[in-house]
Amino acid sequence: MEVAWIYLLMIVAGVSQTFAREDLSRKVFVFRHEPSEAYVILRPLLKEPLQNFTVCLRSYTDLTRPYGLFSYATHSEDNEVLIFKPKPGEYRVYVGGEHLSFKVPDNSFDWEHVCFGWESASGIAEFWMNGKPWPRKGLKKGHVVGTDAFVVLGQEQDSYGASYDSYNSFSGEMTNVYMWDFLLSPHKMRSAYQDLQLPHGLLDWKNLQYEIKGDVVVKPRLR
Ligand SMILES: *[C@@H]1O[C@H](CO)[C@@H](O)[C@H](O)[C@H]1NC(C)=O
Ligand SMILES: [Ca+2]
Repeated sequence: MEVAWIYLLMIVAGVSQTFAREDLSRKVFVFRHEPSEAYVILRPLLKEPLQNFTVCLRSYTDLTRPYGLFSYATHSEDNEVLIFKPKPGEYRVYVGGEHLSFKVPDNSFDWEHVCFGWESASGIAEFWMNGKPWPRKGLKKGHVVGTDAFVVLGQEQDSYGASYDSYNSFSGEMTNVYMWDFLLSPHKMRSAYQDLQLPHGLLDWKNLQYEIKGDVVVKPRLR
């Protein structure tokens, strides 16, 4: 009897500390409000500061105002890693507080799959959209990305885990969110776009630890 009680307490304690961990294959997060206060917290499995990384995600919206998709803040830099869309036709990607812009077609109204990869040694930044690489650019050569990360989807942090501006919030659907501690090969960048088998990462849509804050709903993908 006593042993059973201890077990039960351990389970309850364990559950209350752990985020949901789920295979979200063929599912999406629907951010329902516009503008929105909602966001989804992710917990990357970080061990060492990142010399290299790739973040991929797919989103679908009819917003034309600025919005944050993926926001990775540390205590010292709120824009440590950020994927931001200031307007149709442009993505802005950040490392260590600096950013690059990539111009994209603004006449397509469809799901957009983007991957942002960066390598400290060269400072090279890769931006891929819908399985195609954009001309490479560079920033923050020699920087390392801190591990004290607070990662959210659907908002842009202006301080660690806080200071969200709902007029930079995302409304719409998001899926296939991944992060790796290396630069994906071109082959794997295309696999990410095609939603094929991918290497295990720091964040893995098929085994995602997440916590929803506010009005975000998990639903099956429509197509
Ligand atoms: C980061 O990438 C560079 C260049 O490809 C490589 O030499 C280095 O070992 C990588 N660092 C880590 C920690 O994987
Ligand atoms: Ca910010």
